[in-house]
Amino acid sequence: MAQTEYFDAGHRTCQGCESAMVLRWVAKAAGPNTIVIGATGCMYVANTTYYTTAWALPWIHTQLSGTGSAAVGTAAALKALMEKGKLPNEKINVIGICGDLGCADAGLSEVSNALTHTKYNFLILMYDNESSANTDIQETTMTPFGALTTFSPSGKQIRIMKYRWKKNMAAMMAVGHPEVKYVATAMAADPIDLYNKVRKALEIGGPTFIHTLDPCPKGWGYDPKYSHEIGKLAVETGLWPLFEIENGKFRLTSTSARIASGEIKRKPVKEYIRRQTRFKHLTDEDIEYIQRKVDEMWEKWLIPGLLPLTKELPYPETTKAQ
Ligand SMILES: Cc1ncc(C[n+]2csc(CCOP(=O)(O)OP(=O)(O)O)c2C)c(N)n1
Ligand code: SF4
Repeated sequence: MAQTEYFDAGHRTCQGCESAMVLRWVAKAAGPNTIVIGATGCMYVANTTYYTTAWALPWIHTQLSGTGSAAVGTAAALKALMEKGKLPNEKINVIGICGDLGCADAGLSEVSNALTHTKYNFLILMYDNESSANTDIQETTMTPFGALTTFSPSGKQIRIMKYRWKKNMAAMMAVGHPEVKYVATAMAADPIDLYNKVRKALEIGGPTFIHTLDPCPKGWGYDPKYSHEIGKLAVETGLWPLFEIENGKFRLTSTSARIASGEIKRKPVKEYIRRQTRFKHLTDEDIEYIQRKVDEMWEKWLIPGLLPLTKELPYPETTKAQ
């Protein structure tokens, strides 16, 4: 594993910011021949404050929703320049990085469009702190059920403002773009799993997609020293399944694979929820509801975390072998 850091000291993220840790591992896995594209958000503002940067790699800023287009454009430009002999023909990684608002909401159409451009090589990395953190913890479609944000406070009349379930982004990207050769989920608290997934995504070619879940001490409400613990609990409770889909083949990885094989038991979601002040207003009944949803995903879904179909696919009589 590379010892050199390509996302180094000099950033100004909060103490315990797991998104910053994700970038550190992504940059380490990608190495020096890499161009990073970063959308507006915490990972832009905190990492490129005027005259300072933590990036030891060429870096392009794109507006909030522009990651997909900028990634395709950069990959296409590199390909054209190499084909014309204006650049040496070598492997240059292109990595487009966007937060959950910049990727799953505002930038969704551009990321989705980008993933259809199968002749260009780039990775889109969505770092998911389950909020629009940079603009003071606002709700996004990735904010989980019940979480407090500045847009979804708990009131006297309405206790739970965010009552909708979190969108399943990696699944959408995988199922909706079947030609994409690599889609995965990951997190900074399992750095080897993350590192290997980034390497695979960059090596396999074409557009690829990785979705990381990133505990954010400021928005989630816990002491920064517990960031890794909170991340691990998300996986151990089954809320955040770690998986990869490589050339169409689905595989649970790391702790999630051990849960699925029965080697370890899923922990109750309460252990994760009760550690964060963003869930402080939730009652035991609310937590039971979350537990039921997670149990359903593991016990009834065709593929945990990916495919919420609960029955065998119908097999029409007429297509059966005669
Ligand atoms: C078109 C547009 N609308 C709004 C903003 C203001 N804005 C800047 S950063 C940001 C939040 C981005 O959220 P996310 O992508 O989840 O990244 P995070 O801040 O959580 O790192 C917003 C709304 C903007 N820069 N551009
Ligand atoms: S608000 Fe959250 S995502 Fe933003 S820098 Fe701080 S810890 Fe990281």
